[in-house]
Amino acid sequence: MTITKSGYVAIIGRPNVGKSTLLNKILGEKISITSPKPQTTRWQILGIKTTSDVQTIYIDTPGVHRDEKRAMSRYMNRVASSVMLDADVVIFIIDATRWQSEDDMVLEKLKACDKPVILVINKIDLVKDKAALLPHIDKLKNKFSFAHIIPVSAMNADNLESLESEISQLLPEGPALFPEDQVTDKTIRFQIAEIIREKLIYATEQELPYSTTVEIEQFKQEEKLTEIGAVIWVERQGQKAIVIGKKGLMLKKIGTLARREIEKLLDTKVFLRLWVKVKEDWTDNDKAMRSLGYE
Ligand SMILES: Nc1nc2c(ncn2[C@@H]2O[C@H](COP(=O)(O)OP(=O)(O)O)[C@@H](O)[C@H]2O)c(=O)[nH]1
Ligand SMILES: [Mg+2]
Repeated sequence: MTITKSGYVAIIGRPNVGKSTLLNKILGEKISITSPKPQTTRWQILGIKTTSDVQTIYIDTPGVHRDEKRAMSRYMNRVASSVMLDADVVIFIIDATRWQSEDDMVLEKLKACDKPVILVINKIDLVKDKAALLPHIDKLKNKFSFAHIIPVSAMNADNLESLESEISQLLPEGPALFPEDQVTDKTIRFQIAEIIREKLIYATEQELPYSTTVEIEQFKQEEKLTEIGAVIWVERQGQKAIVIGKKGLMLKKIGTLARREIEKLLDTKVFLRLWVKVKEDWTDNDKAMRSLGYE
């Protein structure tokens, strides 16, 4: 069959509501890293799903943040806003268990964009009394004229087919925009850096994840073995000591977890070398951010 419909779907919401989880579940593979901590997704990431007659291009975005003091937060809010303007359909995700003032911030942005918006109420697996959702849904209906309101559990892939089918109804007619076997716009190097960053986020506590970024310096892929060298950038000497850990144990743990997942991605053995280096206050400095790839 040939593709008759295609278009872009922006996935928007405050941090931690499950945007990246939803993308991965719809695509059936891990395109975008996830974690219980905010600021996990820093970039705009495409996940492309091609069925027999529809090509849907999902755009995962960083969460919309209230705090615009730091260059990193401003950068992430800009990404979220510009993605909305380029999309054919917007998915606005909220957490079924709580509405926060940042959700209102997102809603304000949506009012300015004039696109069909599907409200996705996520994490319904955590709602014990499902009947309690109904008055909540009624209230949300008064806030905005949504094209649809769909409760899901992204984690359990619950009700995602109905979401996908409503999305495809709203897409414009058109040919495939990407090769039919392509699933993301990101390079392998990018995906590897993100896997390392995900393990780092899980392994370290509190503020540290926001102060780190990963840069791939060496990448040599051969049939059976891939050699990778990566730098973990932190903002201060003290953070460097934390990432390395006592006797290097923390860095070793991050390396082992990352290596296993990269081996699955590449289907080769992987030799992974990690360094930790300091670049002072890089998240608060537009120039330092650009030098690390945050354009
Ligand atoms: N219980 C539950 N947890 C979820 C669901 N979807 C996502 N999560 C969790 O919520 C956290 C944030 O998810 P993530 O996709 O990174 O959120 P994002 O910041 O919006 O991209 C992670 O710990 C996910 O495992 C869901 O449907 N149910
Ligand atoms: Mg995310």
